[in-house]
Amino acid sequence: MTTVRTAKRQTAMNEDRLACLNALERKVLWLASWMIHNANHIRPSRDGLKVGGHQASCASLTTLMTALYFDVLRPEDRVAVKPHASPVFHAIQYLFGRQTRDKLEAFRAFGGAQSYPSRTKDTDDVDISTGSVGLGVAMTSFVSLVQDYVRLKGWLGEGVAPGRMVALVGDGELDEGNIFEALFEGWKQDVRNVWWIIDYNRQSLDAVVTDRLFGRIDEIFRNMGWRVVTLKYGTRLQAAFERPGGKALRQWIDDCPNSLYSALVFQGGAAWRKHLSADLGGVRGIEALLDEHDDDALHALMTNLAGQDMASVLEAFHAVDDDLPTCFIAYTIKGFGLPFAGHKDNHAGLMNVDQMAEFKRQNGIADGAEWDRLAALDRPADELEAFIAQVPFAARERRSGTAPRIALPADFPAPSAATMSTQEGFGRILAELGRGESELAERIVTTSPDVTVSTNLGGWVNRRGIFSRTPRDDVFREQKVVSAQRWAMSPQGQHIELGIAENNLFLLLGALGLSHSLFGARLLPIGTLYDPFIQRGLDALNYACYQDARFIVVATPSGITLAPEGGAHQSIGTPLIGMVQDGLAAFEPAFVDELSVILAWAFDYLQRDGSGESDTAWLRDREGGSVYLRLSTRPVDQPDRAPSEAFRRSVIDGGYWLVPPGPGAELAIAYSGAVATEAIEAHRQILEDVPDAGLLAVTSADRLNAGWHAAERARQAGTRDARAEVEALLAPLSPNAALVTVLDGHPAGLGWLGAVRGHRVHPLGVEHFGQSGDLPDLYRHYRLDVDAILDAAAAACLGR
Ligand SMILES: Cc1ncc(C[n+]2csc(CCOP(=O)(O)OP(=O)(O)O)c2C)c(N)n1
Ligand SMILES: [Mg+2]
Repeated sequence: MTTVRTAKRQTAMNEDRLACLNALERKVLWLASWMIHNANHIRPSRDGLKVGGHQASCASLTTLMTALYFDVLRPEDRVAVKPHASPVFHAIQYLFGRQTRDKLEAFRAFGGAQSYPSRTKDTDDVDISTGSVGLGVAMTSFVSLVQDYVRLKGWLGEGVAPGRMVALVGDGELDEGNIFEALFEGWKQDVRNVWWIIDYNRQSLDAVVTDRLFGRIDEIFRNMGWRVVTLKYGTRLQAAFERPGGKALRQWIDDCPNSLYSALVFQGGAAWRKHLSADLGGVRGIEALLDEHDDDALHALMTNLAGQDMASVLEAFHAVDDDLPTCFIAYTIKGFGLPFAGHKDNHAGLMNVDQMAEFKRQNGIADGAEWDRLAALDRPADELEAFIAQVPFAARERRSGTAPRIALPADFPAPSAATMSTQEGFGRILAELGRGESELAERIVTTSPDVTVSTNLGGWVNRRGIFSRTPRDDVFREQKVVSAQRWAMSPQGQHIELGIAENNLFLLLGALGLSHSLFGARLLPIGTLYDPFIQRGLDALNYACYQDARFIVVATPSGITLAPEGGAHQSIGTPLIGMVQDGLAAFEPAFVDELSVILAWAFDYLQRDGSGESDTAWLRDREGGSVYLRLSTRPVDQPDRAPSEAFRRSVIDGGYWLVPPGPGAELAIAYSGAVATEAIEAHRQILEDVPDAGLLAVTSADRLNAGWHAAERARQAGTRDARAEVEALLAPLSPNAALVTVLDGHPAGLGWLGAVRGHRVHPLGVEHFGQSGDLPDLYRHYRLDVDAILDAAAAACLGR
């Protein structure tokens, strides 16, 4: 008796819950649609540009997102929202009271809610930014790996349960190869607690997706050890399948090509009736079914897909209670509930003013009540308010956090030798750090896409081990095969070894570099790769920086200086990438003492958050950021000097005079990186003719350049005495002086120095694809050798 009563009460409660969720779903769709409409049709336009927004893509995900945020998700879960469903996300945050009406009204306007969810630009607690399709999806897999990394080291915090990393994925997004790279790597790393929910509306931007695709996708996920849950038919359709004729009806829908189904969705009840009568008219039970449904009801029945059926969605999500990676293939209709549902051109389609008026009428929204949070729903506002107040996901006040800074040792390793490459210096610094038991050494985590040993991380890895969720033996070692590498794998390991996919490297660096914010556990990530392959992962690097992730990327070898490796491995444009990439401070040191200063500084720079002092007035030193080091395998004679505080400062600011010019000197040579050897020799020879010529070491063209722009902006804004480092550096030269710049990279990397004070520039660098060779041949061919510098200096003197 009691159990029956409890069961009844349970059902009533579930029905209430379902009713509340259905009401909220309706409101979310309204708000998302209205937000876009307001931006395009109501807010005055000042520039004649279309504002845009994706009403159809939003409608596609509304049920799934309502179910997740208002019922399924827990506070520790993290979500990457399909970029063009941003309005749905903002509407949900608005219902939670975590987004303001002002920001919704300013959707896609300056200072308003962002077009695509942004950790850095939105104020409503975005977990993972999205925008460039595919990257957010893959990011969830790497974030989950990082969660395990910090959890298994005991840094997740007392009693904090691991969260599920959830990606809301457009089916068109699955064409992005980076998703499959991540899937493969995730399998290797035994990633857990990932949910990818595919919004299977069978439409992308231009097209209806091919029918044959989904069998494949299903298989790929299963092959990678994922559970696949398909949500195809909603509760009403499933009930219809149980009736006489139901089996035939199901078969008919199963066989219906995607394009025909989409077209019928757009055309509505009468069109469904025509096709069903023609194809199934003779089947027992079908006529009765058609008779019982008027056109509207038939349309509602035939479009009742599980991804937009709240009860089906809840059932599917709640059925998963383990940590196995799970892919939900949720059948949906793009534009569901809107006038252009199913139309193949609906991706950027917007309801026109009349259609919106009708949609508003259907939703019972009164004039002036468009932004009301809970008006005009079929549940009372206070009941919904109480419902929202108990939502698990919203229990935590702020979801992104921070972590205490990691203290840095006063004595940072500074390896010395008569001759050394910056790459070797890097390896020795890390190996030295790895030897000790400092807090810094504990929090460093390294990673590399299969170039760990060849970028000199071997010493560090031997000391700190490789990370793996479960301990794995080093078989070679057990079998007593002699090797310099000790590659034991365990949860204590501090190196994450990736397969050769540079895109994955940057996604992982992005995830590791957000650990303080996502998990309250600070990590100091270092990733290594060959410099040219930065370009392979460039979008993911940009994406990591856009999210304000903090990491060091060490790129080596670089330029044509890797000589015998040949043209395919030689980087030309990376110094310019270092300059233009926001959030990334780029350095190209020539000597290992400079590198040591830069690395020590970088560990601090990574941890800055806008509080505290700035190193220099003109750079973003208070905010901090990530760091890119462009290194080389070329052995370079090391200067014999003891770094002073002033030296350290100038290395970080971006440059110093290796040989200061005389007052009013007419010539200077400026160089970056491994061509120091040629610059020094050419300068020595030039002194015979131009005794006061200067030799400028540029350790960071990026920071010199940024400082110059910032000081210029400050002067324009009225700070008349603003002066940049580079302006001070070049001040001793005569106004008529000439500069010869030398860089193993595109000459534009240093050529801009002439614009600082109006000096003439003769820039040397590499503009054409490289080829194999030794340094004398290559430097001669590409004009980076001593003769080339002397020729440029002679031309400079003649041109005076
Ligand atoms: C890397 C990248 N290329 C192109 C785009 C432009 N774009 C945005 S959405 C989209 C189509 C996405 O289709 P799908 O994932 O199926 O989304 P839905 O059908 O849910 O709108 C494209 C090509 C983008 N945002 N990112
Ligand atoms: Mg789609």
